[in-house]
Amino acid sequence: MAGELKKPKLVPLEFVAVHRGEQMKRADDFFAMMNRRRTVREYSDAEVPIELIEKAIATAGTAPSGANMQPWRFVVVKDREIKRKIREAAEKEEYESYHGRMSEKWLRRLAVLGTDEHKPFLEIAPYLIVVFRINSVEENGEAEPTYYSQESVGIAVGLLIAALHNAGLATLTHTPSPMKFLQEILGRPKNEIPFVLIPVGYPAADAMVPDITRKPLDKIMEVV
Ligand code: IYR
Repeated sequence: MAGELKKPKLVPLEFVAVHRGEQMKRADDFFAMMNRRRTVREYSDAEVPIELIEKAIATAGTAPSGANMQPWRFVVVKDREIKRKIREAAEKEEYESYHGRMSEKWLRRLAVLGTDEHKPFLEIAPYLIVVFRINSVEENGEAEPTYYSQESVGIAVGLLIAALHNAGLATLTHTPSPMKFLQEILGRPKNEIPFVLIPVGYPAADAMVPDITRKPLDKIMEVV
C-alpha cells in the first residue's frame, strides 16, 4: 500500500484574458511570425548574446510535462573545442547513416532537402543547444521513471524553437544518429538521454533553403 498521499495545494489561476475583438489578430500575427520560420543549415559565425539563449531556454522550461517532472536538460555549447569534437563524432555517425544505415526510401526523402554527412554548422553556429531527456530520477536512493518524457521534451523543444525564432535567431533540429556520443562528450549522467541537437545563430548572408511547402490547413485539420 502506498503511504499517505499529499493533498494538492491550489492557488488562483492568473489568466490574462484577451479581448474578443483582439483574439483573431493575435492569432493571425502569431501564425504569420511562425510561418516565416525555416530550418536553417547555413550559419554565420556572428556572435549571439547569451541572454537571448537563456530567455529562450527559460521559455522552453514553461512547457507542460508529465507529472510536472520537467524531464529536460539544455546544455549550451559555446566552446570551440567541444563543438569541434561534436562535429567530428556526428559526421562519423552520419557517414555510416548515409552510406548504408538509412533505407533507400529514407534517402529519397532526404534528397529533396539536400542533406548529407557534412555538418559544418556544428562548428560555425555560435551555439549548439543539446537537449537531453531525463528518463529517471532518484528519490531516497530509489530510481523512479519520469512520465511521458518523450512527449514532454518534444513540447519543450517546440517552445524553444518558437522562442528562438521570435527572438530573430535561426535554428536547425538536428538528430545525428545514434546520439550517444553527446552524452560522452558532454559528460552527462546516464539518466540523461540525448534528444536533439539545435545549432543556433544568424543565417549565413547567402543562406539557401529547400523549396518546400507546408501542408494546407484542410490537409492537417479535421473537425468532427
Ligand atoms: N540525421 C541526418 C539525416 C536526416 C534525417 C532526417 I528524418 C531529416 O529530416 C534530415 C536529415 C542528418 O541530420 O543529416
